Amino acid sequence: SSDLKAVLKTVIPKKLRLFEHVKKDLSSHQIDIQTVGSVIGGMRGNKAMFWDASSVDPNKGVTFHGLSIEECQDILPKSKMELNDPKSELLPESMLWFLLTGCIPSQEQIDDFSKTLAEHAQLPEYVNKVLDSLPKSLHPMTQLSIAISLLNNESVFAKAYERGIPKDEAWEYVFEDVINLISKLPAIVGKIYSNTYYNGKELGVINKDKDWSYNLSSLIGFTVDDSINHKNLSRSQSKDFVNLVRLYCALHGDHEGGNVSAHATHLVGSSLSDPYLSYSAGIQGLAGPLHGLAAQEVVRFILEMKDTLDGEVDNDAKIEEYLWKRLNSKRVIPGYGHGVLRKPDPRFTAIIKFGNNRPEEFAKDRNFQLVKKLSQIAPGVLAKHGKTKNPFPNVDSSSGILFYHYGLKETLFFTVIFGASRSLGPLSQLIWDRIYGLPIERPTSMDLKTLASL
Ligand code: NMX
Ligand code: MLT
Repeated sequence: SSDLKAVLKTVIPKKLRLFEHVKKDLSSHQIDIQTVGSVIGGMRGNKAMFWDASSVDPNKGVTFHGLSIEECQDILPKSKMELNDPKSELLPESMLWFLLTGCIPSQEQIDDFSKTLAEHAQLPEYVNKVLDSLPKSLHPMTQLSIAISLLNNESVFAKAYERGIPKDEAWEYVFEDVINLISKLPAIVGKIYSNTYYNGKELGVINKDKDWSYNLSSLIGFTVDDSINHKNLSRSQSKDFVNLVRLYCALHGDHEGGNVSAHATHLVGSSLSDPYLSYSAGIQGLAGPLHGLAAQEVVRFILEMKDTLDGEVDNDAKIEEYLWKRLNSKRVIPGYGHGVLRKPDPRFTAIIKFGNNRPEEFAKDRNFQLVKKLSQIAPGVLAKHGKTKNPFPNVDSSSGILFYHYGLKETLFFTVIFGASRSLGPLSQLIWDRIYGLPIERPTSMDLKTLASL
């Protein structure tokens, strides 16, 4: 991480100059017209947040510092062990580096960075103990937020603040906390999985020569060489699984600032809560079914629908009927719709492509076929239903069912992997929030009487 920090230090002066110009010369420039609809409608469409690393275009979807998903897949470094494998995916640590600095890291920088992350992966004993003491019935997302909150005990930023530090040094401590937190996520994820579903049995180990996603996969039992109790996948399936985790985590890393998990992290961080407490708040937001929990809801929905269709996953009429029944009972179709997007989510498309590129695995997978079929049928039904502004699939529509294929079948666990990945963007932004010295976030609220009298 010392190299990452050095690179970050080289980009700070230019950014700070630009920020100072914006603050000094453009602060009174009007961007949006504020409407009552936005005040009572979840601030939808309001350009009200500052976020640098990624943006979301309603029609084109996410770009990371202006680069599309495909461009990132082409340019960002992969695992050093799989350089010549065309199916190897970009690493989340490459995405983190890029999100934070705006610079494309070299292979050597990423090899070192993966090692640094693995070297800091071990959890303090008290975190393990608390996780061991939680009831197995506690939702894995609650366990995740508890573990991340607990790490506040390690915060060098909180300790430095207590001691008293100049404002412009705060980011350096936040940086350290952020890298420490991200390093430990694979171990937290592994511990939660093993405690909840395997009676605390050790499933894998951290290998210091392997990347962050490989270690996460190992700790939940999906690597052939490093998992202690692995899932009997073939070597090629295990490789696929690790690459799915890499792709999934890199793509879920950031989705501009307005989504609930990013926004919550930023909001809590603005009070100078340390990165652990701030990201734990983000995780609590991600645990809602309209946000990250949709990842679990989709898999449950697909499995239930397949059961109800009694194998007839090619029967369009039956699928339509199933969707109408759900809509008429006033329930949402999980994995469809979006607060910003108005076209199919390119992250959905990238994950479907991952499956399509592996016909030996997915051509006969009925669940995967149903997900694809649904993406052709549901938009028409939702458009006819006439409520949602976006009838197309979002990212959660596809991802879980691919994990399921490789044997990760514990549906309540899917959002935990989303939670590990979402750390990349919001925590990068948190470092920049402190570099810029952004103030506490404090909008003004309005009561009904005032609104009604406008
Ligand atoms: N199925 C049924 N109705 C829907 C859906 C859907 N998939 N999406 C939106 N609507 C309804 C929505 O409930 C609202 O109804 P009402 O007027 O009765 O309150 C109406 O359409 C208008 O909503 P929109 O303005 O289109 O959507 P909004 O920006 O408020 O919400 C979501 C966005 C993503 C919360 C919404 O589309 C949804 O609930 N989708 C299903 C859950 C889901 O897939 N969430 C995952 C999002 C991605 N992620 O990872 O966070
Ligand atoms: C996300 O990735 O956070 C979701 O697509 C939701 C959003 O952007 O609002």
